[in-house]
Amino acid sequence: MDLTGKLALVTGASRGIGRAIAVELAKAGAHIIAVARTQGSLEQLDDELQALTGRPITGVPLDLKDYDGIDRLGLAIYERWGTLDILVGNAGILGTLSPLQHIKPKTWDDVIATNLTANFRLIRAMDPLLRQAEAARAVFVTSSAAVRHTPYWGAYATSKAGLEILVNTYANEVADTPMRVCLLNPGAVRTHMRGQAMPGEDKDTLPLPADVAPRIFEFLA
Ligand code: NJP
Repeated sequence: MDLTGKLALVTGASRGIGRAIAVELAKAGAHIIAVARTQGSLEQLDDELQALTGRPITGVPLDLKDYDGIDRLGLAIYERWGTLDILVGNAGILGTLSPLQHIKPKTWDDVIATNLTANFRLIRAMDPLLRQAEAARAVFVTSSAAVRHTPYWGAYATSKAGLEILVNTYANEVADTPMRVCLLNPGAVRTHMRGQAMPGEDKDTLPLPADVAPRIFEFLA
């Protein structure tokens, strides 16, 4: 797929699945706006992609729980480019796996804020830019946890179930436009989050982020 001239914003691009998706989109020619909290990792991604493609990325160190920061990012994109072709809402956290009554309220709030509310705020801030694009695509990364109701996964699963309702509602709201909005369920992937969730698992049995990232192109056609 040739994405030359397209502008793509990827959240959670400092490592794992988001980073691998950013690499795929950059290799296809898109200019990447890479969002995460860890500035050093965004700088490393910039170095790697400059070496690979000859083009810099725009790294945005931002905590997505800073909702005003998301609004400021939308404004900055508007002022610089006036449009956005691809939005990948990938950033997420697991929180702690424990019975609901043992989840600390702060952990619950952080999981819902990062996995759900930040994506609502991204939609709210980026929608006017996406509508300026010829046929924008917004892809949000979900999880089977959203529908499994597995004991101890309550905060994460609730956030992903909410995300699925949010994203499917948005998809219906833009159905009469050229824009398309989708959910991507990556399955089990060898990342920091998966290591947190399944510490005893044999990592060698899992696909790498680079193995699953090309699936993003299925959603961009
Ligand atoms: O996780 P990980 P994955 N503000 O921990 C960023 C879903 N998923 O790649 O801020 C901004 O390696 C964080 O960056 P940093 C999963 O639910 C996965 O596995 O620098 N960014 C990092 O770049 C999630 O939605 C599996 O720490 C924030 C990234 O998010 C997506 O895949 C299975 C942030 C997390 O990288 C990527 O997860 C499944 C914040 N407040 C669904 N908080 C799987 N791996 O098996 C976090 O079904 N980030």
